[in-house]
Amino acid sequence: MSTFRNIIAKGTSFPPEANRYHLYISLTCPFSSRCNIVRKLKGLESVVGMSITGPIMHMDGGWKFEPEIEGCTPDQINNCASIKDIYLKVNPSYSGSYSVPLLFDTKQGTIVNNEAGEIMRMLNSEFNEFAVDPNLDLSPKHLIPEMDSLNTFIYDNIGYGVYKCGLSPNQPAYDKNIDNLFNALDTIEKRLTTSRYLMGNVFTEADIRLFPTLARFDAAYYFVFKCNVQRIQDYPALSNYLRELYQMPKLRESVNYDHIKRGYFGAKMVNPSGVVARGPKLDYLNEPHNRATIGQHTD
Ligand SMILES: N[C@@H](CCC(=O)N[C@@H](CS)C(=O)NCC(=O)O)C(=O)O
Repeated sequence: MSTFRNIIAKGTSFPPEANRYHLYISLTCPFSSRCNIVRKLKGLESVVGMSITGPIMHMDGGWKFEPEIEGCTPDQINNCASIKDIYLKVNPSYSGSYSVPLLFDTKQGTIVNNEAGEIMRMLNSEFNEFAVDPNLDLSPKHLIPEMDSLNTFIYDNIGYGVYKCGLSPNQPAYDKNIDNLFNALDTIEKRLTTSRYLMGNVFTEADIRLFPTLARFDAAYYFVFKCNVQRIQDYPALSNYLRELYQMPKLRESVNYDHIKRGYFGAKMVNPSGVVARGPKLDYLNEPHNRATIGQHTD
């Protein structure tokens, strides 16, 4: 459960301002990746700063800043050693989880929000006066009701569903979770057979939410979280869809397979040795896709 749920909006104590807010992410974490992608697509890199943790959520202390590792940064705002230290700096009696992503207000020295879906929407709509691409609307108002229910279905069964499989405490729980995950993937496979993107012929926030999970699936979840009924590569529509999204430059920039593999295989809770598997080959992500031929979704 995310505990900081403030909203950036004009006329509130968190008004949109350039160089005031800072995003903390991990390149392993799919929820972080969603915010990273919206920031890139809107062209907010010089408006909302960003710090990147090390790839592993350590058993002792969680996400740490490990700037010596390629792709990571120090904490550029609070100079903390870990994400946990930021939460405790803001509220010494904080007892929730020390999760990323995290949107920080440098003016008030507090956390604005730690819920990826809400951070995505704020980055999409509240910083347009500073954005390189202010006209890009990833969450068009008229699509929000349908998108919200699709997002919930995908989050419960796929985005968070893979974690439920990986962290299942016993066989019956795993059996239920793995059925839910692959039934949901079948549902989305069907949808994407006749629909270019999740919401029809328009690329939206719903695609940005699903993409990081699909991009991590064959490389990490399939092995580490026991999500091995089949690979994304084995689904004709999902694999083609993933290729199209992966070949969008800003989405591809958000994927760091070194961090992803180190992060999931390095999670001692599910892989005590921490040994990182060599494969799989993911060359297929660069092969041509056929998505331009897929018709408009007409639900
Ligand atoms: N509700 C959060 C969940 C984010 C989340 O689960 N982040 C994970 C990393 S992928 C995390 O940092 N977990 C820390 C913990 O469980 O202590 C969101 O959707 O933004």
